[in-house]
Amino acid sequence: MKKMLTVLLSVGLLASAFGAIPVSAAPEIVKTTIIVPKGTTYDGKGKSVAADPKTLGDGSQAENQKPIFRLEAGATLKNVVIEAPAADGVHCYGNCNIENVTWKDVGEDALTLKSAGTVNITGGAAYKAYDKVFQMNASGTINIKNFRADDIGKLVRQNGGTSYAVTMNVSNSDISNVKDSILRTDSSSTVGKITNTRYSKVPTLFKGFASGKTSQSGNTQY
Ligand code: ADA
Ligand code: CA
Ligand code: CA
Repeated sequence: MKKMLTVLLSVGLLASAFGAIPVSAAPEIVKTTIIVPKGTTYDGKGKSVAADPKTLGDGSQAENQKPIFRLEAGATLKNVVIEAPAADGVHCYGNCNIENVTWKDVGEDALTLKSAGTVNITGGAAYKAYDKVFQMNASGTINIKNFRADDIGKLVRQNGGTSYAVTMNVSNSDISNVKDSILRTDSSSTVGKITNTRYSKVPTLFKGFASGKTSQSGNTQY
């Protein structure tokens, strides 16, 4: 048993030394917000990034931290791992597409819609969000598909006290260990829908919605 472990470890070390096994690299430290211009794609190809706490923010619950990425209208961010400190994550100014982006330890929040548009989150994950993951500070739609979230306060929060309309859709996702709710709003015009999603330890799926504004189907609790 012990011998076998030594052999396995040696093989593992050799393989990693020769590049056969990817060894997780230290994250690239982002000092100034990376701007993804209108209509373009930033493909991280699997790289990890983290914020410089001195310039962007320490990822605590303090407001007014800066984002690591700022996406202008129609931009796409893909294949990136965001590590701690994650500051204020990603800001979208209008429509944005987020594909296979993982927040390993969410900062103040993970992503904010700053001006009206549609946010499409496809694949990826968010872990350890003390409060919110996705923050909707403008009207529009958020579609979350094939997403994993664990140890979070809320998955989506429309900015507190606002009354504009947001459409929040979650499908084919896996959400666990939630402190508050999956979708939360204070707006009577906002609609929420959760479908084909697995969830565990979620106090309530929806919070603050007006009657008739929520729907769900095909979900399973585990
Ligand atoms: C809190 C705060 C808002 C806004 C938001 C955010 O809800 O009250 O003013 O800063 O966080 O976008 O993080
Ligand atoms: Ca906040
Ligand atoms: Ca924030």
